[in-house]
Amino acid sequence: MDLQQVRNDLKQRLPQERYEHVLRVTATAVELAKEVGVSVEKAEIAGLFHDYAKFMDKEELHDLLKQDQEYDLYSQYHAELWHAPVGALLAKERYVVEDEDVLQAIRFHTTGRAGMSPLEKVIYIADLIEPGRKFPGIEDLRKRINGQSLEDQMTECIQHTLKFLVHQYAVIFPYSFDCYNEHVRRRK
Ligand code: DGI
Ligand code: FE
Ligand code: FE
Ligand code: FE
Repeated sequence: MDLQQVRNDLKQRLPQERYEHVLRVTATAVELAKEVGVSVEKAEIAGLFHDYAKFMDKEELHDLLKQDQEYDLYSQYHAELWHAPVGALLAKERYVVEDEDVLQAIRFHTTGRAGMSPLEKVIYIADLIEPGRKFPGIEDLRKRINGQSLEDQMTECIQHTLKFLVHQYAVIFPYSFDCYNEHVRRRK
């Protein structure tokens, strides 16, 4: 795959700020992948595509989502979640990304799920902690995950996301709870 072509496409599709987020997520994911022994090549592709569908309008996203096996589930939850499965769909259709692990990493970067692969966790964590993220508590989160195993970093990150969502009374996608429960069960 011509990654420069993917970057040019992203630059056209996304506002500058979001495009820069994508580059920082990709760089963060590549670093983390090296640390934990995940394929750097896959981390780079998944990082670049993770928000590919982020700025499509809701009608277009909804139309594409209809092709998804889990349309019935996703359509009951916030439209903000749809860019993840649709991003995976477009990476496959337009760029012939066929690696299932890469596609799942794009698909579950927003919600997480139970049974995430190491690559999926790398992308989830990188998306949350990339150096441009400014939300309250981010410094504390970065400190807590520093030097931890990939599993423990993921536990901290999914806990952070759920706390944040519950705090604003958001309706939560069930896979996020599954992810949280799985990580908390294995926590020592
Ligand atoms: O696309 P990004 O902004 O880089 O980050 P993201 O894809 O991880 O999250 C996008 C948004 O989705 C973010 O504002 C948090 C929100 N979100 C994540 N999980 C859930 C959720 N919103 C609801 N309502 N329910 C969820 O389970
Ligand atoms: Fe996203
Ligand atoms: Fe995220
Ligand atoms: Fe993102």
